[in-house]
Parts: sequence; C-alpha cells; structure tokens
Amino acid sequence: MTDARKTARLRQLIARPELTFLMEAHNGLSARIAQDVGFEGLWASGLSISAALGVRDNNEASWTQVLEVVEFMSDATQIPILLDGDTGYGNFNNVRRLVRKLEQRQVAGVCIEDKLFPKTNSYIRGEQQPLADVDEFCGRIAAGKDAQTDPDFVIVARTEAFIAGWGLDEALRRAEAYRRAGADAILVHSKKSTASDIELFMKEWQRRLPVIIVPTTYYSTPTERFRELGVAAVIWANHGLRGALWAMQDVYRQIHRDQSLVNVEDRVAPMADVFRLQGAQELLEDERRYLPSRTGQYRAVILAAGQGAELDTLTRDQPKCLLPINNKPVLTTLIGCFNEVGVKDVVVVRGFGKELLVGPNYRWIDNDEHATTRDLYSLYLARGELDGPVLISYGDIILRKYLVEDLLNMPGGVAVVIDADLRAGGKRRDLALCSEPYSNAFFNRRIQLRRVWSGSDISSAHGQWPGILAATATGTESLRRTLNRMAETRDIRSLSVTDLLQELTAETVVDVVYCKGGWIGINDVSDYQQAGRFQ
Ligand code: SPV
Ligand code: MG
Repeated sequence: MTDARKTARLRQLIARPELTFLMEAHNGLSARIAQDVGFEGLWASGLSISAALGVRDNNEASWTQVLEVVEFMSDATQIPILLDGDTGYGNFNNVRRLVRKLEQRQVAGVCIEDKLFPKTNSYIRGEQQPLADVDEFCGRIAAGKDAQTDPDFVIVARTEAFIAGWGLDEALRRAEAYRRAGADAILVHSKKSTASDIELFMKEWQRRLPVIIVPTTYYSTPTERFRELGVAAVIWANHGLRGALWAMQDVYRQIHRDQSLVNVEDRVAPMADVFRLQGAQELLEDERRYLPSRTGQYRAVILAAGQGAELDTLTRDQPKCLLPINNKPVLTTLIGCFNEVGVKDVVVVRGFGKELLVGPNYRWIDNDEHATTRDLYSLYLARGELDGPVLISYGDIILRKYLVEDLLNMPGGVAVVIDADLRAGGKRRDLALCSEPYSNAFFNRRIQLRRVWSGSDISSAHGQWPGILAATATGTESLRRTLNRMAETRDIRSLSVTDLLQELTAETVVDVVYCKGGWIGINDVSDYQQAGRFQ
C-alpha cells in the first residue's frame, strides 16, 4: 500500500529513479489546476506567490502571509507541495518554527536557499547577492531537520553559488556541507541560458543526494538530457503565473477596448469550470447530507386547474384555489407556507379561470383541457418540472408548516402526509392503507404507504391523504418514470394523482408522515364553511 501522507509522497517523488516534475502554483486555484492536469507535486513559488499578492520577491510578504497562501494550496489539493521557503525567513530559529507550521498544514517539504534575509529573486542582480555563511546555513538545515516530527518531511537545501557568480567548486563544497547537515535533497540553481552549470555539477556530484533543478533560463535543454544526467526533479517554476498574466492582460485589454464582453466570452473559461475547480458539486452533495433541511432545493408543483364545480356558485367566476379563507386566497396561504419552509420555486398548473392566476411569486403551466381531464393530466403537463426534489400538492388545501417540513425532511425517495383522523373531511376522499395504523408509540419508526384509493368507506383505511407529497431527486425520477409509463399504457387524462401514488407503492417505498389534523381541503361547500375555523 502506498503511503497517503503528502510528506511520504514527496519523498518518494524525489527518491525514485524516474524524473519528477513539480509544477509552480501560487494559490488554491492554480494548485488545483496543476493537480487536475496530472502533476504529481507542486512548487509553491516565492516569486509567483509574491507577484500574485502584488509585491516584490524580496520578502515583502511576511512569512505568515506566505503560510496562509500555502495553506489554501494544501487544503485545495491532495498532491504534495514543496514550499519555496526563501532563506527560511531568518536564522535557524525561524526555520524550525517554519517547519513546524508547515507540518501542521500538511505541506510536504520546504526548500531554503543559502542567502540572507531579506532575499532578492535570483534573476535580479544575482551576482551582487551575498551568500550565507556555510556553517550558519548548515545550522538552519539541522534545526529544521531536528524540528520536524514527521520523519518524511522533506528539507531541500538550495545553493545559489552559481547565481552569485561562484563556480563549480563552491557549489559542490556547499552542497556537500548541506548534505552532511541533513538536507534531503539539493537544489542547484543556475541562471545560464544553457544547462552547463547543471552538467558540471551532476558529473561531479555523483548522486550523493537527489538533485532538483529549475530550468527557467535553460528551458531549451531537452528534458531527456536531465534524465541522462540523473536529475531527480525538475521545477517548472513560474509558468502558471506567467501564462495567467498574458491571458489576463489580453482579456482585460479587450474588455477595456470594447466596453463589452461579447468578444471575450468564447476565450474565457466557462463558469462551470470555475465551479468544478472549486468543488461546488461536492458541497451540494454534502448539503444534502448535513443540512438539517433540504427545503431550499425543492420546487413545488401545485395542481390548481379545476374549477371546483362542487362548490357551486362560489367557483362560478374564479377557481377553487382563489377562495378566501380567513381573508386570504387558499393559494396565497399555500404558497406562503411553502415559502416559509424555504421552497421558493413554485409552479402552478392553471386551468379554469387561468387569467386570474398570475401571481408574482409563481410560474405557471396551463391545462386548457381542465374541464375534461383530471389532476394527473395536469401533473403530466408539468412533467418538465419533475427534475430534482419536488413537492406536489393540490391547490385547494392549506396545511400547517410543520407538516410540510416533516415531509421535506423524510429520508426516502417519496413521502406523503397521511391524516390518521378520519372524522373530518367530505364523503369521498383519498383514503390510505399504511404498513401500520397510527399509534403514539412509533416515534422514529418508518411507516410506508401500502395502498391509496378514492372512496367513502373508511372502515378499511388507516387515514386519508390530504393531497401533498414530496419526492427527493431520486424519488422524482421514479415518479417521472411511472408517470410516463402510465401515459403510454393508460388514459392519463382520466386519472388522478392517487392512481400515480398507487402505482408508485408497487415500485418504490413511499414513506408516511402521520398526522392528526393540521390541514384542510376544500372539496365541497361544507368543507368551505368549516374552513374559517382553521387558524
Ligand atoms: C521561485 O520560483 O520563487 C524561485 C525560483 O525561487 S527562481 O525564481 O528561479 O529563483
Ligand atoms: Mg523563490
């Protein structure tokens, strides 16, 4: 089994016979991109991090600011990071504190260079930069090694001997001293346009420790040559930053010139790529798992196409769902209840009196054949909305908020409210038989719907269905499948949602939220007369 620790992986990467590539990154996003394209390890470049922060590579960003950046990079990725720790930000004491802080952030290793704090980038007046005293620098390495608690944490000693204008001998003398001080690898830096410094060094060094190089200026040397020389790892030191710089400049210029986005849209990454790299999908999944209520993702489909002829003159000029109860149309109360539990996306299937159903807080779909079809047909017309979690409800009911909340928090695919109190309600209603009759004793037990039918003989029923169900994303899938099948095999226009529920009980678990009252439905004049008492 391979070791999952990032430290162990970085150690393996520099010790293995194959050449390793460490890709520069300077923030969480670039680190993710590098990992995403397949790099096995990262170089947290001091130059790039400071440039991205808008400062010079002269320790203008404090070491804790660098630490914050590398922490984001580490959190964003699984591959190991080698931090460019500049000089170690001081003497041996600063290095050992740095090592401890890096270990805490799962940064796999640090590279320190034999210069003095504050440093300057190697490509800026390199020859004028003083090198550290060898013994003092060895003390930094030794203190770092002594401070690490994970034996695999990697400390790379970087010699700037070539950069500062010293020759091969000084580079070798320093590298050997650093090896003896406990360094795990040597980074030999050169700013020549050919790999001649590296060639000389590698021949003399004879693989005493793994060697890491940074071919920024000798980029034209074939990578194969580094393999032949026995280099352990190549750092592509700043190409993420430099690539982004030009890309940004181009896009900014274009937008500035055009005062429009029209010429850049095709040249920039789609938003979906940004979200993917941020791991937005994982959060959505986790929200489903951990958030106490999943209501925000639900969409409600309210079936409100019927006139409600049973209500006689009351519904001559307006649909049943607009009848006022306590001075408020039923539909307004129902939608208000859904909104209160976080369901904001509401679709109403309109039919009779549709011109009166044009509220600002819902969308609508029309069932223009409402006079000759039943409610399942309305749902069928709204099948395009059956995607993801849904709440499906009749438009002529109002119910207490907690019933909707309970329904939405059911873990299964499809769930219905069943009222165990059969005393209230009109003659003909939707009756239900469940896996168990209602009892006070089944707190936390899952009860399932077995059968649902429309009838008046309550003797064989455990309760009545008020006309509301909730389906999670997977529940909605089964529901849609069943609905489509019913449309193919039966006369969907003459069916009711209870027929759909009945079919569903045969195919999937339909959970029951038992209640005793807490809702009213308006089926006839007497229901409506009673309704005013519902507060
Ligand atoms: C860095 O990437 O910050 C380095 C490499 O230290 S170089 O810029 O080449 O010095
Ligand atoms: Mg650097």
